[in-house]
Amino acid sequence: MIKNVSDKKILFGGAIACSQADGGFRDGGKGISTQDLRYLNPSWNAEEIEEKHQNNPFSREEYEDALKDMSTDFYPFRRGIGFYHHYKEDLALMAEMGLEIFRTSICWSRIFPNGDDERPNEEGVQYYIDLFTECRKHGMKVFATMIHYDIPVNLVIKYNGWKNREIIKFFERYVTVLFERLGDLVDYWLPFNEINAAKFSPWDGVCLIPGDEENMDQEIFQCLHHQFLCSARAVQIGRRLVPGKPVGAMIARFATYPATCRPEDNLQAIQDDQYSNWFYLDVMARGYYPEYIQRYFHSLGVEVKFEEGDKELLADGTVQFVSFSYYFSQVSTNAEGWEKTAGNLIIGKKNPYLKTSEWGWQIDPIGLRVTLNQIYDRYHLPLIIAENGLGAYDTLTEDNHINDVYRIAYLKEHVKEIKKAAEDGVDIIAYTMWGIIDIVSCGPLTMDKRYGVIYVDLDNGGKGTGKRYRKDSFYWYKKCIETNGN
Ligand code: BGP
Repeated sequence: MIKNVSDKKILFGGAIACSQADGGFRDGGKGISTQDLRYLNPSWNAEEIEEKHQNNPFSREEYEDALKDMSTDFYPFRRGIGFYHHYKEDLALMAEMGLEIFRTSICWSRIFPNGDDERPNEEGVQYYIDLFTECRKHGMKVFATMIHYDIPVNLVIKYNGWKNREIIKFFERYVTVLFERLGDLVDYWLPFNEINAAKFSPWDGVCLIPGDEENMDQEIFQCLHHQFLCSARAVQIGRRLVPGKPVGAMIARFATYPATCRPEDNLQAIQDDQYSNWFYLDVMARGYYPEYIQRYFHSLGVEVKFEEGDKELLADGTVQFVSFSYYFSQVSTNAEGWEKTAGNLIIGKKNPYLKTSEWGWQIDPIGLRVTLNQIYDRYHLPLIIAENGLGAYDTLTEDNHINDVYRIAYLKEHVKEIKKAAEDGVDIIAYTMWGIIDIVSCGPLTMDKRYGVIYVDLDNGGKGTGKRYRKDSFYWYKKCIETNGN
């Protein structure tokens, strides 16, 4: 008889990111963020958007043009869904479902508009005090991401961003203000969203523009080293200022299986896991660079420069929980010509046994149970599923309904596997469904790719009433929360 862990309380909640939801990009003293520079022409059709997203996600020209143009028409992240001004209404809807934990990111350029300011922007601090107090009023725990890709663009312009070790000093100042001023209102702290994104989406991960660097991999992993050091400093400062409040790590999980039982495919799966996922968590949860990464670095011509004390800092600043985003799975093979399909941040190899979403992401609920077991077994730290959800085209009917049975099916199957993983003995803190409310999607920058159980009547150009509507999945999730996912 399995020890009855299936009724261990798992916190069921939802997640958004400030850059994709807030809007108000010049309000409250906010500085310009790196994510405010990403461009979308709302007249583009789905093919044109996909082409841009997959083949040219960000460019030097886009960067220069965006810095000269402070309008919002072609910059969806500057609009979001207006959460900055609507958060009370949106949190009330989430509370109606009984949301137990709310994940969002804090906008560094609301707290320090230029990143190197001596003093924090009090309006920005107050916004987060008010936002997290509102969460508390609704009985929600708060899971705060410190950097969800966006940093003050001034740090890129003036200091070369993550390439410059000086950024660690500015990050320490930022983290210290967060802990001092918001420490009582936040339950879980996450320094970096999907820290492994950098290798697959350099502008998002480490603010490097594709094509700008001679050896992009060298620059990416040197920037990542600075982020690893920042993560360790956040743990150390957190121990002092917010003792008892865990600081964690997060990756985008690229679950994978050997495409066949050929030994070569099995080796490929192990190395795909090591190089795209475990490396990042090993550094932040074990406290040192794993030996296997040297082969990979050598193949890329990468040599990360350590300075005096870096090794000791990583060893001392290991995290207290591990979190990850999970959307899809793929397969690994060294065979040529294996069919490919899209996934979160990457193009993966297709598993013939799985269905895909409308964006080609392969739907694999069992892969979530596999992932939970793998990560718990590797680190033996409590886990948070920080993102999971289905991006889909939703239709608002004449009578203002959204019959998203496909999203209910996706979520139901994934929650079932989470419960099974809990019965496998995995210590799961929380599940924060991604895009609890429709927000601007991160890759395509569109509203068309909707994740929410709450519909927002806005289109890719930010046109619409902005009204919020409960989808059918809203009512399903309410019941799911009431029954602890049973
Ligand atoms: C992750 C990001 C989220 C979210 C998610 C879905 O990488 O952490 O910000 O956007 O991807 O991706 P998309 O919005 O491109 O469908």
